[in-house]
Amino acid sequence: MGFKEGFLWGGATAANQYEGGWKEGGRGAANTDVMTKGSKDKTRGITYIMPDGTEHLMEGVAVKEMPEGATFQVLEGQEYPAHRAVDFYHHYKEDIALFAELGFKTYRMSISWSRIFPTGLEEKPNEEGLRFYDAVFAELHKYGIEPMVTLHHFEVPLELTNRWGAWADRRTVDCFIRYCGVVYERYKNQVKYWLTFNEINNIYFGFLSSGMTADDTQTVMQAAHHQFIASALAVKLGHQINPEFKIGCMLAASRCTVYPETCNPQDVQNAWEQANRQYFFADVQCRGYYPAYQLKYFERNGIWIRMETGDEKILREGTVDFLSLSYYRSMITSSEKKKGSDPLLLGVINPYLRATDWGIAIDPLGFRITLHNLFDRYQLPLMVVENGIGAADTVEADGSIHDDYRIEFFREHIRAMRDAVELDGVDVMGYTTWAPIDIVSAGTGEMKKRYGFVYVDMDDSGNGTLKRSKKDSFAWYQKVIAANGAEL
Ligand code: P53
Repeated sequence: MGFKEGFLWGGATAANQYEGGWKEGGRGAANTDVMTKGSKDKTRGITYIMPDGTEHLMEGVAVKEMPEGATFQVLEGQEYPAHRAVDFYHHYKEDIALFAELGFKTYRMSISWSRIFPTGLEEKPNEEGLRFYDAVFAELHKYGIEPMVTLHHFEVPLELTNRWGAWADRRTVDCFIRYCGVVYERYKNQVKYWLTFNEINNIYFGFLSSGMTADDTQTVMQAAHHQFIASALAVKLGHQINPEFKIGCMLAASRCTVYPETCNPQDVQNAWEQANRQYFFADVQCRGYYPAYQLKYFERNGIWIRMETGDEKILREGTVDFLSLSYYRSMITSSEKKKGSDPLLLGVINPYLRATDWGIAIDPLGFRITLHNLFDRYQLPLMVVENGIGAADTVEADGSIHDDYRIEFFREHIRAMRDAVELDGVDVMGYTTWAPIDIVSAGTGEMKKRYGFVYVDMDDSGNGTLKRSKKDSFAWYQKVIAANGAEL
């Protein structure tokens, strides 16, 4: 009963939200470095200059249409949270010691591509960048923590975006594979678990997730094809370099957890349609081919994927070893148009559920349903690499932080995951929370929406000492890991 021996408990972060040190150690600029700070009520922006030198800020996390001649770059007087983030770059020893104290078996992190290849185009990697991760992995192994590394977590060298719209262009595949080869070789004895693309189905975010400079469906789907090819080649190459590697894909599974608003069969059909637009990504990476329903969807919508000879073979030969996923919420959809243009009714709260202060439906049972669905669909081990609650924490006069809402969220979700294991027979390899320490929000670029067991003293404008302190949830999660999830 319960979680298997060796269950991989831990926490997860991403370089662009955590690492900082953006101009240090020879790192180049990334897409995420030109994204400004937002908040719950204000969207993030993307900055660029025009050939005549005028400076601009585009609102949102996606670029609708790239103005002719625009170059994305950092501008004076703007706030870019990725530049310092919460400075893991200089705090990694202290932070990893805290992860060890929590009892982590694994720590999921991402490598910043532009720290290894500053523009993405170099022939040779940046040795100083490689040395930084040597030090991080050594520190993890000192405590017996197994690193799990995401190769692409929403971050592309900015030069690739400015040259050719990053993943919209096939040449990005070659740059990515060169980068993968270098980090695989360098870390083949330090890292066993790898993930290719974080939340690959969130490619719909465009600029934020993949550095893309257009967001029409044709471009996005072509870019998705390039990522599928890159992922399959990365799986093959990884297994050649070290047959012991376990390489997974990563799906934003919240987006597959779509409930029909009513029992009207049309609502049910709609929910299927919505979920299929997301499952499709895992279908290609886990099964090795495009599913029939998606090919029909392309046909109906006049979308045409340019494939090269051999692509089908690459996809077939590059299926993943396991499926990793993020889960934050469930969604609902209706066949009625009355509720606005958003088919997922993101603004409508399911009347049976509570929501976070950021409007995210809290649905632990949905988590069990999702795990069951995904395991049945692929028959592959599942690794939960993101689950957590963004909340505004209050620091008491004595410095303590009573985050019982976070404890409750994790208790209910871990219990639901245990049900998936015990009652549904799902094979779950491990679970890493998002995020064990407060980091910059991807969606809003703010600090206020906190996820950690460890508090970081920094506000939305980057003021603060960066001092780390433990919240109440710290001791709670520590016990959960110690008891292998038997005590919640
Ligand atoms: P934040 C939404 C928006 C942006 C990224 O999100 C997202 C999602 C949720 O699917 O995906 C993941 O920070 C992502 C992480 C991110 C986390 O969700 O906006 O993989 O990088 O931080 C939480 O609250």
